[in-house]
Amino acid sequence: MAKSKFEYVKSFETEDKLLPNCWIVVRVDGKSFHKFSEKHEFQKPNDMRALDLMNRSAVKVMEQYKDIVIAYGESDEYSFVLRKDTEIFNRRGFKIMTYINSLFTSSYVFYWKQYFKEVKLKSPPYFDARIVLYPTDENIRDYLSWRQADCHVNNLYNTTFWALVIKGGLSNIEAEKRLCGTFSSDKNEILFSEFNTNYNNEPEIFRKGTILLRKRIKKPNSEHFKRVIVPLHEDLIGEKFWNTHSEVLSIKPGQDYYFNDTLPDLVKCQLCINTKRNYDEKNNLKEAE
Ligand SMILES: Nc1nc2c(ncn2[C@@H]2O[C@H](COP(=O)(O)OP(=O)(O)OP(=O)(O)O)[C@@H](O)[C@H]2O)c(=O)[nH]1
Ligand SMILES: [Mg+2]
Repeated sequence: MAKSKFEYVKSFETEDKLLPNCWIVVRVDGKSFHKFSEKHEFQKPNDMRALDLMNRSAVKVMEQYKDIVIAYGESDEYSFVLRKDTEIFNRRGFKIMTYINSLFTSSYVFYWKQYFKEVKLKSPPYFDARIVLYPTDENIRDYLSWRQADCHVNNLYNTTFWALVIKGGLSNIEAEKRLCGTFSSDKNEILFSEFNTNYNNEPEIFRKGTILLRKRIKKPNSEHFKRVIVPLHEDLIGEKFWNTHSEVLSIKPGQDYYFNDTLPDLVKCQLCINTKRNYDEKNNLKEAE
């Protein structure tokens, strides 16, 4: 077929193939979530519904894109790390970034009701995305350590700030002044001496964020194993994490993993074990079909 005279405009498109042999990170971050969280009355400083929803959306992305070897989330952001030898979308950066961001955002809306129940979604949430390449294992470890350190710093600040405001009766401005120039040790001390709170006893999901890894687990009441995505709330800055989960950097299939307690809902929903959320999810899907 003859080409139209407009065909030449295609030549303006630029090549966006990512460098080979580099870890690919896509990080998504909620736009103006300080406002979004206020509007939807997120609990302060951490709202479990919001964290669960972020984690559910990230699992959806990992289910779809199997070359993601690890993901890390905190607050309103998620980082997805693709294996360095991935050939997904021919390593076209725009495709990789926009598909991940789009699927994450639509999942956030899709699963909203399961976690926020009667709280109506009042405005469309949206996320920015960036893509960064890291050539060495040390770089990718440092990247993830940076995000986890950020989680720690922000969470210690927010926990102390909201303790001063909610329990201590200070105004937001007074609490901000009180914390200005303080070190971590000062904030720990304020929490301990004034609010009887040992920061180290705060839930790990708040202090460490969520790491999503691919693992093989034994299905409950069955001899069968299944590959699933598991949420961990561990320190990933030290050596121990990378020794225990050595398959991540060596790009091997997920090792066997055993949960000490009951399976998290996030795993149950992948095993199609009926949780209340699973039931709602199925019904939502039926409605959507
Ligand atoms: N109350 C509450 N707020 C949260 C929670 N998670 C995230 N947020 C809000 O989301 C913000 C995320 O930080 P940023 O990404 O730096 O801020 P942002 O308003 O999204 O700004 P941009 O990302 O630049 O658009 C936090 O500062 C909080 O205001 C939560 O669990 N509870
Ligand atoms: Mg944000």
